[in-house]
Amino acid sequence: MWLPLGLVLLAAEALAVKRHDFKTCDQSGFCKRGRALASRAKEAASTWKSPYSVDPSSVAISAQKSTFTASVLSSLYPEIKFELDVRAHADGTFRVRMDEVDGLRKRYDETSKWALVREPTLSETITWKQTKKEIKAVNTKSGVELKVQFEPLRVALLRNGKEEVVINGKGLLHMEHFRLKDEEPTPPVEGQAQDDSQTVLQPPVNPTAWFEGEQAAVWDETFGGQTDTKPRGPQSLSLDINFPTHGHIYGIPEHATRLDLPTTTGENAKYSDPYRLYNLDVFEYEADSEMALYGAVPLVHAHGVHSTVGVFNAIGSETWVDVGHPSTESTETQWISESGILDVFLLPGPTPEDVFRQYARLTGTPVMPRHFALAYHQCRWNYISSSDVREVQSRFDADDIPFDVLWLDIEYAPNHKYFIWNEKTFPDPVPMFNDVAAYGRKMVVIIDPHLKKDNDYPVYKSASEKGLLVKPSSGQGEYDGWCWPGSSAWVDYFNLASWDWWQGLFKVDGNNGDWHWKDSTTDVFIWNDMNEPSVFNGPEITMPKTNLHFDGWEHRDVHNINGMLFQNATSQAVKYRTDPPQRPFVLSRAFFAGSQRFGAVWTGDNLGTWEHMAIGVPMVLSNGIAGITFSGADVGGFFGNPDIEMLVRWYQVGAFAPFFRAHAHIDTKRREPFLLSEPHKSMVRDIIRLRYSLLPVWYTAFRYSSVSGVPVLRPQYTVFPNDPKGFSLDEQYFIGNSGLLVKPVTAPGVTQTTVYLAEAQPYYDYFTGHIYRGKRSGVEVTVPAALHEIPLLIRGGSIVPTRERPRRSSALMKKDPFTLRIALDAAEEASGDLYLDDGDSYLYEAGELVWRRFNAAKSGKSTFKITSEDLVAINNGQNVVDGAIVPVSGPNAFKESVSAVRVEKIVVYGLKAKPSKITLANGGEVEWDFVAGTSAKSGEGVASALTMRDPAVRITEDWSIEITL
Ligand code: NBV
Repeated sequence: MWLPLGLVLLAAEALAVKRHDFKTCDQSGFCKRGRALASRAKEAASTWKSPYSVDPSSVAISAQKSTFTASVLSSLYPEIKFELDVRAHADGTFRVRMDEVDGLRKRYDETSKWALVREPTLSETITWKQTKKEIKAVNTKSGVELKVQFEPLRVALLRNGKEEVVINGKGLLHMEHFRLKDEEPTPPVEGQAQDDSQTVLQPPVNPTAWFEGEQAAVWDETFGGQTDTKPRGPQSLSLDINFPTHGHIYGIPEHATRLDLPTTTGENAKYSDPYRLYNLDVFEYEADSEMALYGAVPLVHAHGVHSTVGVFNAIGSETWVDVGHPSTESTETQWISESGILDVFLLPGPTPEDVFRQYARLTGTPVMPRHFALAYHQCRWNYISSSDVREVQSRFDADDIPFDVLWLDIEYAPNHKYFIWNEKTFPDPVPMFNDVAAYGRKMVVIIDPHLKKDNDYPVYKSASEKGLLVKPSSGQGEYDGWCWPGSSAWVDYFNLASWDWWQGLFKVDGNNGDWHWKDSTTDVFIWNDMNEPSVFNGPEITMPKTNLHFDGWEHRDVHNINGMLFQNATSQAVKYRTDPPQRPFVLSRAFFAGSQRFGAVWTGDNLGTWEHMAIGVPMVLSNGIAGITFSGADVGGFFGNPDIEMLVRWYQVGAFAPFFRAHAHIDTKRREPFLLSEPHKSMVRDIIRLRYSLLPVWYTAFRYSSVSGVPVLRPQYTVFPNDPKGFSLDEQYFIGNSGLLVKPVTAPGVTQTTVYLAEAQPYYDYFTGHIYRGKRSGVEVTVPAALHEIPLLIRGGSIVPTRERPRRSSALMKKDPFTLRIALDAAEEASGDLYLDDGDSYLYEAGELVWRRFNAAKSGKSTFKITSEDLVAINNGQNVVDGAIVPVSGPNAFKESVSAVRVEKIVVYGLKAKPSKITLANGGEVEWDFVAGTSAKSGEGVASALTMRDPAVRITEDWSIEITL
């Protein structure tokens, strides 16, 4: 995608993806072969039979009884041997692996090494039982059973006797074995061709023969003038995974599409190609497409009223996923991957929350971010000098608009030699960082993965001398590709030696002899862009698949994992800059399963259009389904100049995304909030201030997510898994378990919108307290949504903690008092949590934190009690037990540091009558007033509001307030 800047700018005018730069399934040999297999199976209908079967005599159950291995044979290639390895885990999940045994080569089997946070614990209670036809294991507690049928090989996950996930039920499993280029045709398999009872699977006369009639490339494959020589030959893997009782499927980001994935097969297929998982830098991507984007997570949730199940297909090579719904109640998928072993994890749920936890136990929970990282980030390509940086900061301050982080894009670095400062424009980086840090703010500086090949560039020179760079297919020297700096090389992060070296570069002090980043401070954080990797002159704008990584693996095998390792290495480097370590913040564009452990991601180069604004919402939700909850889209749109209505709406979308950053292409007009004219400047200021006031909600939601794996943004199906009317909703969502329900407006000219309420509860307008009444059968209510309004409701039953004093940055809010909004439910109760820690260090792992639970409930016939109690818990990353809260005793300096922080206001919405008396258990006084209105029990309209001012209670203490009606 390399273009001189002028051309980039011109192209930006046209705003259209160059589809021809990227392969369709038909242009990708292995995908074409995989799809051809599916169409042959379809034509053959019931006569189709999978050639794979388990040799019953080979089944070897382990001594511990929770795993077994067995030999698998294919009637097509009887001389090729495969081994199946099936494991039952302690948490009820299963793992199914299959690999070629004693093949010509070894298939790539290390995806799980990078994706998994730990090897799953094996079950101690489940045992495999074998009959002549099958082997199965039943989890008597959950009613879940895994059944492996021998002939043909078919794996099914059942719940209470009903199949919920079926692997190879359609017979599309095919593991292409390694072969020599001039391999002799395999001799016909005796008897097979004569057997009329099954499809005549022609013995292969060449490796493609099974895909009869297809001209798909098996060896050399040319696309866009570049040839993939595939020196190791075909080695693809096709697999059908079906969900006979689930009509909805979510996940497999990253695609610019709806959350409830539209179909790619069948008569009414929305897209003609399968969803492609292949990390790519797609210039001006489409807002509605199955095309690959920057990240890839091979995880799906399949959902129906009765249950949710998950499948994690741990494969790091290019993968295409076809999705079809043979009926509204079922889903069929086919996964076609270019290389690697079969390594599939089955997550039995049965609720969405269970699937999140099961997946997080495998690939890790999202990182607990630095507190500042949840505030507002101001970026653009580029703030051009240190005086520009200072000017931007002072303009924000002059207009009382909060921000926490200012970003520097690639132009700070001469010739795009990252880490090095352009001395003319940035003569004083450290004083600049310190000026920004004066208000507790941070800066983020971009470090891309391509290194300019120039021996005067110390970073390249040392990587080259240490032999840490990715090699070309010859295995000799360094791969040379073209990127921003011109001729470039890429560090091979699969080589762990590179991690130590990379860590050394980020040291801001000390003198270890090697070059390190002295012109930096510990207030500087990192942005890893272009790590798909983007290579301007490479095939499909990325690295040739024949490049070689550590241990001789081809880039083909590890492509989708590659970007994650770069972010991992950078986050380690930032973490260990200080002693003791501090929480890093690293933003990455590419991602894979497990990336949630290393930082945030964003949706890349979106366009400043309403369609892109709208699709960003389900894209961020979908990332969250796949574990990557810390994500967001460029506010304002990267390309183009949004009009003012669009920009205001985009701030509203961004303020309700986990990662909230405004960004813009170098060619766009400046559009920082302080440049806007009234009334829009004030609107944007109010939106950013709203985000700041809700930081306690976001931080609490992140903490909960970092313990459980449940995403921060919760789409409707995850909160109401039994209500089919919510299964396709992806425009409204809840924030953590705060009870906040938001539906950002993403279209022009809107003055009102509808919000779906799934339960018979009052929902309160966050700003006015207006009650909308939900129904058990579900109802759409109309809420105001003029340009200055955000449809934001509080679910009855919630207590929302906020900090409402406008400040310049979040760091200045640390000692600010809290407000509690109590929204009673129909039973006149409510509860809510608040999590606090120092926001920077890892001391929270040792219990230096404050975690409160607020409750409001009836305490007598006409009395209510509002209480605050301790909910302290620890999470050291290892001992996360579902829902289990481990009390912490011992020193808690953080708690001490905020012990004077008060609750300055409590508002109770929905009381049915004016209180006659309010008493504080600690004997303190409270000033209050009551405005009559609608009660939580019935009616619509503005809720009654009891406001208590300065109730003399502290946030770290237990307290109670009694209200007598
Ligand atoms: O570094 C420049 C840009 C960056 O601003 C953007 O956010 C990235 O997604 N980068 C891509 C390089 C090329 C953009 C055309």
